[in-house]
Amino acid sequence: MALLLSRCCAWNRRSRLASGALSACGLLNGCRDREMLAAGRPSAREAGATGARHRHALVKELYLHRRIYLNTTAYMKPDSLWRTPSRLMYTTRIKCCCNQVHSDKQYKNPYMLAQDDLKNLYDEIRRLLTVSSDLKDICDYYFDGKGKAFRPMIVILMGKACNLHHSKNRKLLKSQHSIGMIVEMIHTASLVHDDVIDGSDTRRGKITVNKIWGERKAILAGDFVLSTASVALARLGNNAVVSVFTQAIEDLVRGEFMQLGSKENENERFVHYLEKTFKKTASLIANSCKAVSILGNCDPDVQEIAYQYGRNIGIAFQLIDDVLDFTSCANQLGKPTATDLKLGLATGPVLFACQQFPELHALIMRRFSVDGDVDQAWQYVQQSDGVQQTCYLAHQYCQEAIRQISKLHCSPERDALIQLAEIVLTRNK
Ligand code: GRG
Repeated sequence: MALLLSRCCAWNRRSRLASGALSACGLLNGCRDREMLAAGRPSAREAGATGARHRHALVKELYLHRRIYLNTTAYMKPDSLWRTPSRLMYTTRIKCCCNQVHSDKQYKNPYMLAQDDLKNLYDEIRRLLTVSSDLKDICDYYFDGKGKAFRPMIVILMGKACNLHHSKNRKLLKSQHSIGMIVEMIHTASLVHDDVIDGSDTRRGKITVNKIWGERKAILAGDFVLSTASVALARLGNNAVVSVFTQAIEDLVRGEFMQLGSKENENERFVHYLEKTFKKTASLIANSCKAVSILGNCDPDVQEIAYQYGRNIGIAFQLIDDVLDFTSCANQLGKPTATDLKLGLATGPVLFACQQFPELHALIMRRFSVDGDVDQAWQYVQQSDGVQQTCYLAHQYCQEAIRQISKLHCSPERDALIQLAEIVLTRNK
């Protein structure tokens, strides 16, 4: 844990500058989404123009970021990194609007706070997915209650925090509870499909559906779970919520598609990586946070806070996921698996390492496909501070998530969402 903490708290001057550049170009605060929200969903032409402007700004800022990075990193060793005071430390000690003091750790523990609402989640999902045949076995196999339920937990806490902000009554609505199930079903459907795309053997410590039942049944089971989630969504009878989720599903697919491509230009590559990260992981979290705020009848500015919290925590979650691929010992040899490199993917640690070791460029472009590429890339990452840089970036996104959620009235759930930002940074699986 101490190692993880130091890993996650490590940051330095050049990182600060680097992320300042990212922030300035809107990646941390999602300014493009705000522009789009203000204007409603843009036409394809408008979206193209906004996208092009946004992209131009990103390239410019990332060029600046790279210059600052290269000018200041050359002789700094990772052990000279400046460390944060501790973690993201946050405590609400005042009596809040619900007339309770909730500064103790247990009260802020996100999993404990959400546990009553989460305890029947998987049973309820299995009931929704009631069918006969292999499909039932596959669904039961995946919804075995062993997932972290990270997304439903955020949704439940966000729903209560928004309700309390809006009406001083935090009680979760039935429709908001349904969003917890819907988000878990969409997430699981995407994992089943992802395992087919990657040809994965294991997931959550179990053999994958594609390895047991074959790829065709796995794809169909994913489709079935997705369509059941869509039926549950339609039953809520709220068009705004339906539209929010269709955006999330589109983003999931586009994000996965983006992952299949590479960019020649280094700056473009980083922008591409962060856009992919948002679409593949953060959009579903952001949009489900927004959905519960809509169902709680919150004003658009509160909906935007919920969305931005989900967006920032979601990007941080994925950045740490990418770090864990280099640091977490998942296999029997006790060595990190470098699964992403083996799949040809250049994630944060590699992209940052490439700024110190330009030799990585050729390996990235050929997606680590030549014998020895994976080992060599691994070595470069170890010699670089790519892991620390990625952790620092995740730290920045978490801070932005905290800044956003702190705009809501204080409540145990709001504090738990703040605490969650720390958990995201320090998680080791
Ligand atoms: C079928 C909706 C649908 C989409 C298909 C394949 C695809 C498009 C999208 C894949 C997106 C994907 C696999 C994202 C992975 C995000 C991620 C970091 C998952 C790991 O999440 P955890 O750690 O997993 O919360 P558990 O197992 O705990 O749920």
